[in-house]
Amino acid sequence: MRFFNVFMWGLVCFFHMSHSFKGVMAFHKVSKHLQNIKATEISEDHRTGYHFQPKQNWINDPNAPMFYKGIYHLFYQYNPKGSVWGNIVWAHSISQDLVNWTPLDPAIEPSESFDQFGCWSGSATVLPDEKPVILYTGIINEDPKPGYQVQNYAIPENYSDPFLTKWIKPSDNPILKPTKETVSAFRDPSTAWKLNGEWEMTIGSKVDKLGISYLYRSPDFINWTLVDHPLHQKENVGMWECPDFYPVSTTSDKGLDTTVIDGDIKHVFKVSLDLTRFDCYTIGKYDTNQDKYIPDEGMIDGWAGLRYDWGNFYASKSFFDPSKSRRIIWGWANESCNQDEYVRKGWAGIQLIPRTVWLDPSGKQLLLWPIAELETLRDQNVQLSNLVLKQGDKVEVEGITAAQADVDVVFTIPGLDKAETYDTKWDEIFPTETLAENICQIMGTTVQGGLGPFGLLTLTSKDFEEYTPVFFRVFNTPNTKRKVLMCSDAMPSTLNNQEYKPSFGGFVDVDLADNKISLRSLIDHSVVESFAAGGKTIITSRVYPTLALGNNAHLHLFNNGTETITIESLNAWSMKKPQMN
Ligand code: DQQ
Repeated sequence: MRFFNVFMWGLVCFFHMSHSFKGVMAFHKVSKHLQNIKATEISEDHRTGYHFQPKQNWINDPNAPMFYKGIYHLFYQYNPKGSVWGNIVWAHSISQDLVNWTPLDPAIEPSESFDQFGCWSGSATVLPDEKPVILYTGIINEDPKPGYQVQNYAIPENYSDPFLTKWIKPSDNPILKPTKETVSAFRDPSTAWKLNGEWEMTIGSKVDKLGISYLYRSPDFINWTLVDHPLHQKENVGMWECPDFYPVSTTSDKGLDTTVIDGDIKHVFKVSLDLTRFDCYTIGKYDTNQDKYIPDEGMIDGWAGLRYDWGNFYASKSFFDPSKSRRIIWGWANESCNQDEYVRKGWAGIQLIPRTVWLDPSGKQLLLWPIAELETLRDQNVQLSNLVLKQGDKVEVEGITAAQADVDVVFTIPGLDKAETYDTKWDEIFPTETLAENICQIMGTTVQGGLGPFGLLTLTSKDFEEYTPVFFRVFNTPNTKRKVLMCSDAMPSTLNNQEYKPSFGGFVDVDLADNKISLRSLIDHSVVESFAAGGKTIITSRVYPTLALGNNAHLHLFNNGTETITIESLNAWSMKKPQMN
């Protein structure tokens, strides 16, 4: 391993941080001059093949996903007039399999005094007798920034319509108004649950830097009162957007409805951290006596804690799918380029592949895995087994459409004693929040270790001018516990230096006792979603190759560590294009 002195670490850290925050888009950033420019031509270069996208324009948060009378519904934040954020309505698409989607007219649009400046995020709850209701945030004034926020409800016009085509906004809206302190930080009502015969739900907020998840209670879903304490709160984390609160089973990988509040369960509390644009969660207990959420001991509440995804993934929303007894998470990935580029392309934003979520048997983290239905898109298949990768080897995976693929690999590593030593200086130099990505950034794929870097080179151009590597490094630490680092690095992904090219990283909590580690990557033109060790650590990168486009993209396996790695098995598929809006 190369020697880096403290000065250099400091420099790298500085560059990294400044680079990293470039990607933290100021949201609710109003660009009046751009928000009504509708593109006449849509740039296809980086549009995805099998991810959720409308035909054009801006999208952000997934809203109120639900399963109703055999149909999956996805609503999402959408600008019908342009490809930057603004003019926000609830667009609506339906599906029978979460893979093929048909667009309907927007379900909720600004029209009344209680939402005339925007219909922001919210959630669905299915009330008894199969009666869905949506709670959403209405913007009633654009001042103070980012808007004066109230909560509204909407109900289907016709409950017997499985497509839920039309939604009514009753005239007793708004049903909740902010306090003086929270007028512009009072949004994103959650799915409700029941406690002692009453409905409860939570709303994201902040006071100064205190993140707050306010708790509301209602006997009838219309008249809500603020409970005298929040469901949860945390200092120094900033605004909590899109709070999500749900039970997970401790005995099974099946999902649970939010109304389950006791038994062999734990609760998950997820928030989208506005300051850093990451979705972080803790696992804990819903104390029904105190009516409070209490994270388990050892859980880190905030940016340094657990994340659904260590890359570009935000404003997620989960729902319980009763047809398959599973809980599914939808998350949004924004673009990494600038707003002028969105306008030129005529579109911005995708929804990531829905992920089934359940509790890891350790009880210490969640596991997230692409929904099984995605596999119906698998087409041409290539398989490899017992392939040896020596130091410096690169092997092309040929025979599939490398720009639109699903790849599943199991790597076998030799004795762990050859792993490089973890440099404990890193713990002092880098903040815990960015430690993994900082190490990924300074080591990249070229700094040689013992076990690693090894993994995939996705979206590779013919002569490797561009590639998006997804890879592992294994470290021995002084206390003999291994550290396994996973990286997804957009830095070499494009020759276009205007793009934001973050190197993302996360640690994978595995002991490698069986000397194996798996990696699945969903590659789709401008997005690479990668799942390590069966969904323990996930990283999504958005990338914009200039050469590795369409049929000119390639896929390779590589090993730049001194120790030989074996590909125990590789399965790669070309992915078909579903019906997409
Ligand atoms: N996006 C919505 C808000 C939410 C934010 C507005 C999260 O309701 O807090 O489009 O990305």
